[in-house]
Amino acid sequence: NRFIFLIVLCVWFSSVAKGQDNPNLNIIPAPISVQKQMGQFNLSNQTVIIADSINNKSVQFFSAYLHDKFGLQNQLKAASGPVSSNSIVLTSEGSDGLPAEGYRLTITPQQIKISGKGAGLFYGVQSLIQLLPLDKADAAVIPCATIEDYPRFGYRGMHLDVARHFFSVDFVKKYIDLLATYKLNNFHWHLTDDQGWRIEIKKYPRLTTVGSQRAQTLVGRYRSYNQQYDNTPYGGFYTQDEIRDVVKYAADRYINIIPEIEMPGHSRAALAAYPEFSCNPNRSYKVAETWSVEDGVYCPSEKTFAFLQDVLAEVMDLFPSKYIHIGGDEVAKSVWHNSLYCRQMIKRLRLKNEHGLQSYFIHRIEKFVNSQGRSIIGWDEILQGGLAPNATVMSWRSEWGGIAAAQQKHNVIMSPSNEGLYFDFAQGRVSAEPLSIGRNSTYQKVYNYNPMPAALNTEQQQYVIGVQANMWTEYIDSEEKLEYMLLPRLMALSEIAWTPQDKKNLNDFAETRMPHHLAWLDKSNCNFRVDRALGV
Ligand code: TNX
Repeated sequence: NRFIFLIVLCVWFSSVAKGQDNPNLNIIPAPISVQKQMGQFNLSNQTVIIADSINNKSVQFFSAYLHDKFGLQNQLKAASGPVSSNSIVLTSEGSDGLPAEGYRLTITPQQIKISGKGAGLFYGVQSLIQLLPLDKADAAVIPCATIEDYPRFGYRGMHLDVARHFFSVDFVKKYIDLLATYKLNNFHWHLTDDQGWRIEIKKYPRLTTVGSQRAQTLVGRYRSYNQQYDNTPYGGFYTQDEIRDVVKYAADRYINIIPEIEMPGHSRAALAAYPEFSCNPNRSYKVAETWSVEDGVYCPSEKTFAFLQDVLAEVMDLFPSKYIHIGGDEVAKSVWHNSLYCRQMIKRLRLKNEHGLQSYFIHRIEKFVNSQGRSIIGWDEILQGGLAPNATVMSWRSEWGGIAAAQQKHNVIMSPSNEGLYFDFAQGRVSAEPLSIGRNSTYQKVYNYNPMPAALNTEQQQYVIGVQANMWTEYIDSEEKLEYMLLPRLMALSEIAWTPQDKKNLNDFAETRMPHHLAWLDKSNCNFRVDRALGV
């Protein structure tokens, strides 16, 4: 891996040495406009950081970054009076007229100025950080330029499944840092599934004492004829204090965390703890130990709705997110079909079938979530039997769910598995890559995806609020492997979420900027996949 990486580095250096153009100055995602100028700014310990408010989150982030990565200790000064030279100014002044989350970054030999409000200022800081040299140096040389920038989509998301495999708070923070570097603003935290319940709920302690633990885990591929288990108990969950800590950590980086509590399917772990919320209360459920779609489905009873409302109330207390993700995918309808209670309910409510019952279920939950001032997101199966009135649809099986939802005037987040946005798929030939769920998603495929479907007219397009990639962890059992699966595809995701379609350029991305970022990741103790085609 290291060897190939060195070759990549050499190819990259030689292209830079040949004076090849670097129109986007190594910034990922590529900004709206970059104008390079002659000269450079020298950043040193003497450089003063001047800010509207030194307690601003972006200012704090920037000065901590300079300290941690370069050992610099720059003086922070509140803006007042004339601005001295050798300064970096972070201000909302000069940002008028920019779209939301936009910034202007001006680098002259005397001064660097970032103009932006809130997230905009933060993204200006991220771009500036990407212009810093990779090596720790007393004086960091930054090329002069003028940059104006703002995102294509308001929703730029990345997901992580911590149910199939659990990841520590520290690692989740590292993951969030990567999202922030690439200007993503939503972290979709998949906290519950058949294989584990990972969030402490005070009112229902068994969700974690029982639901967060499985007795053993399938080794290797799910559909192999000779399945083996590791005979080792596996578990983990986040306490509410830990959750609050992570929520704040993300908010400091302008990242909203969307918690996902799966229902009515993918609920085996919860039913192992509380079988009374299933349609077969006498059956004993186990937290799932393999990766199939399981038959853990809640029963649509009043008891269950009361339980789920209690759970969601605690969840909403922890997460300020406007959106709460309620799952809705892959409900094993046969469970309801085989239940007398459900069949009678379908009749009583004059529903057509189990799809109608699922729709009824989601409507009920939406009503509750809306009553608390929040909105639901669901996977595209929530279209079945009719969408709940205010639901946002996450289109995962293909673009079609999203297209249908936008046509019905519902907000949509594009996350189609068949377009490369499933980062649990292999990044090359399946047999040549580490064990994965199979199928294929190269970073080129991710990069070439345009999240705005041509099938929608201009009026319908406004409902496509953004794009997200998903990281399911059935076959991702270590931090190292997770980073390998994430990178460099995360960079491609960030560019399709941020950069306008007509500014995208795969060559500039893959051959000029990406190698620089891989070198940066290498120095940041982060694993990634190297594209052999680039180096050899
Ligand atoms: C389908 S995507 C699922 C997940 C799996 C994933 C594997 C979705 C809403 N459901 O439960 O982990 O496929 O690619």
